[in-house]
Amino acid sequence: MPPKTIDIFCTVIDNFGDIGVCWRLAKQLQQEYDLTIRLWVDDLASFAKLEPSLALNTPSQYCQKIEICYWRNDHFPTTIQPYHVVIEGFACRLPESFLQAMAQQTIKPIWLNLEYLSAESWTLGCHGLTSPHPTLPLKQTFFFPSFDERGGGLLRETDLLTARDTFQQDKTAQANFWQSLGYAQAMVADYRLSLFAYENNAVPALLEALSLQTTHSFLAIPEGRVLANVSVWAKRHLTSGDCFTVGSLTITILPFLSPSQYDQLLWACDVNMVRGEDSFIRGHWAGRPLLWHIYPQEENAHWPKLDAWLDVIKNLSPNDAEYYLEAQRGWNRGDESVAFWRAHLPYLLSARPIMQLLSNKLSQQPHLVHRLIDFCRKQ
Ligand code: TRH
Repeated sequence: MPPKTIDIFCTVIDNFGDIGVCWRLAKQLQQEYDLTIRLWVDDLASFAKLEPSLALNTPSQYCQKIEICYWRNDHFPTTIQPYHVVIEGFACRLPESFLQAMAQQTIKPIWLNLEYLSAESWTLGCHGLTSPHPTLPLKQTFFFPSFDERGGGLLRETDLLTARDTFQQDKTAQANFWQSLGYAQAMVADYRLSLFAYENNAVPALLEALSLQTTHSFLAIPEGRVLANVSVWAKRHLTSGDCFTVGSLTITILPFLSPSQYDQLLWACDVNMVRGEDSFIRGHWAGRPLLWHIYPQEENAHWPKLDAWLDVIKNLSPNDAEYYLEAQRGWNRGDESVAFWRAHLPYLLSARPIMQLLSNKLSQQPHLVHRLIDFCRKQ
């Protein structure tokens, strides 16, 4: 029997990736599997950036048929009955009283730890491993998202790629999208790009290289941390609504978009600069070249993770991809050389076949929610 009810716990470390992934997971489980979902979140303000209809001061509310509960580890209600499956997002540590309640169930809940995405091979060995609780009769199973059939897969709504294909084949839908943002002129540019990144010293050099191209680029930047670097290059403070042209580059600053608008932006662009985990995956589903700004970790722990993803591309297209891969490295080391970006831009702009190939290959594998439900059925 498939599970009927699922608790998902999320703590927001910083940024939007933790809640971005958990909210996407919750919605797919509810909408496609008709399950009862309770999503526990410790930061409703960050969540509201993705879902502006949320009330900020409510301990419990419904949004899209999902119960959203505010939680804090230090005073969690003792009366909550755990659901059939408990998903701990990114090892966020469940409240002690909730663990006790789980242990008291006659049939113990299936307890999964949904881990961060990495293409590193060790994650495949750890996917599905269990760890017993030190004192309670409970065991936790590690669930690793993956680019590989042997892992937990990637989040992808079942109808996502049909919607993408319809949009990408329909010039009127794309024109309407840009028009809805207030920038119909994007349609006449030679290239459309989007930029979502952390602070990154490579940004001014990349923008300079784009402005020196003989072709015209239109760059859309949803408001966020990277604006600091864009402002340095533009020599002015930038904010949502600004639009200006330097050489052959037009830049517009957008407000932070809704998740579905952001998907459409990725589908509408020829190159997307994405970051972290969730926008990175969405960039794959766009089937367009991307530049990944990986979440920087202490002691450069993120570089093996970046290399592992570069290997995914290399294995797919061993001869063609080297400059495309080097652009990823340059982006993550913050390469400030305009010459570097002028040399690598053509490879970035022309990497569409590689990313289409990757997107097609990944889409043939069952998505993360399918694998998660399958895992629970087998318990
Ligand atoms: O916000 P992030 O940097 O989140 C990060 C990563 O998840 C990282 O792995 C994690 O360790 C760290 O947080 C704590 O990047 P990410 O993962 O791409 O999440 C951004 C979310 O915001 C994603 O769901 C897409 C969404 N988004 C919009 O909805 N509208 C927008 O306009 C933009 C730019 C993004």
